[in-house]
Amino acid sequence: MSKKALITGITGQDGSYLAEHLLSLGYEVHGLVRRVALEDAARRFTRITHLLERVTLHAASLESYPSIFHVISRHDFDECYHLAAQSFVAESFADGFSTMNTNINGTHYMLAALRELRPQCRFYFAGSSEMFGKVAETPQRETTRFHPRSPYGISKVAGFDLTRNYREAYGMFCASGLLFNHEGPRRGYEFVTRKITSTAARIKLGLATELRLGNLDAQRDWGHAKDYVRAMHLMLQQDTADDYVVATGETHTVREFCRRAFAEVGLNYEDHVHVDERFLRPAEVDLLVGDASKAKQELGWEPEYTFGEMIREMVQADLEEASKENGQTVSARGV
Ligand code: NDP
Ligand code: GDR
Repeated sequence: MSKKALITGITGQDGSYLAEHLLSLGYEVHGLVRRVALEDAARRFTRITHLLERVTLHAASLESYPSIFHVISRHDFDECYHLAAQSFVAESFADGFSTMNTNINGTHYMLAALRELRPQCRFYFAGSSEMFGKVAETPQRETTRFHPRSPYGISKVAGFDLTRNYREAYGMFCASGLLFNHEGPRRGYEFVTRKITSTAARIKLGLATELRLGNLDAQRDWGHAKDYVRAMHLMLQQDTADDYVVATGETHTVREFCRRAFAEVGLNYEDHVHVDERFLRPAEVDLLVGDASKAKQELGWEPEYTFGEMIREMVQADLEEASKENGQTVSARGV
């Protein structure tokens, strides 16, 4: 009998890669989506269009406990991957209240409904390196003290604490991944990596002239989302539930990302990138770099993509995307 998994946030970057991964392992995959997404499928399902025949979607809202309860009451899920969240840190400064509401209550509703209806279902919570924030030590590991620097980071600390408490108080199998930034061609355009690769491609094709960014000196540990969804699945296959850092162990500045992405299309980033105060944050996380030793030892997890391979794949995909706009056919480097 194949295992049945529920993914919240299946329309997002990670949800789409995870759905592919679980399908490749023979899972029956279900996704929880917003009703507005079902009603605007052509625009809202772009990352999972190719999977729609193979997954079952259910309408529910993270803001509504009854809607979540209803979905979970209808299927005996073996595993639940709770990825849905307001995931953009900058937006959490603009509207901290809705970020908190969606991310904290949404996680609590999922856990409470599972406890009531499916206490044997294994639960994954999408924790984040933003929980480390103003870092207490470098590299950051499972034992590093949390000091979140945004409403988003605070909401993820609360979600992490809720998840751990359901594990300890009710004996449920609840695991959290402390995942560092992970990217790829399906990354949302608002995040800095995709903003850089998509704009570099557009500048190369004459569709844009400049790229306006905030803090170029911020340092991030960037991996590839495809590698990171494998770690999520592995966490739920262990004998006991635990929390794991997932990271590459390398850190790079935003400036370095720009230099390499523009170089992929034969351009010098200094000719096109401008600092714009509008993209600076009220409180910044300056440096993130993770120590994934525990995940490597206990889960047998290793990332496959290098930093350079990830940038190349993103730039190539964005060149193809941009070329549709003006009818050109192009490839990275050889443009
Ligand atoms: P995305 O922003 O790409 O996807 C977020 C998903 O959440 C979308 O499917 C979105 O649905 C859904 N969602 C948002 N709000 C609601 C809501 N109110 N009700 C129902 N669904 C909602 O995020 P990622 O795939 O990059 O990240 C997945 C998870 O991992 C998130 O929780 C994120 O915070 C966390 N994370 C991500 C990291 C990264 O580097 N990518 C690193 C560490 C943690 P819709 O399509 O309808 O908007
Ligand atoms: P982050 O990702 O906040 O780390 O959260 P993001 O790509 O938004 O920012 C990374 C760093 O780049 C700096 N930066 C800019 N960022 C954006 N978005 N736009 C800009 O113009 C810009 N200029 C500089 C930022 O200040 C920051 O330092 C991501 C999300 O996926 C979260 O959900 C996840 O939890 C964390 O990664 C780990």
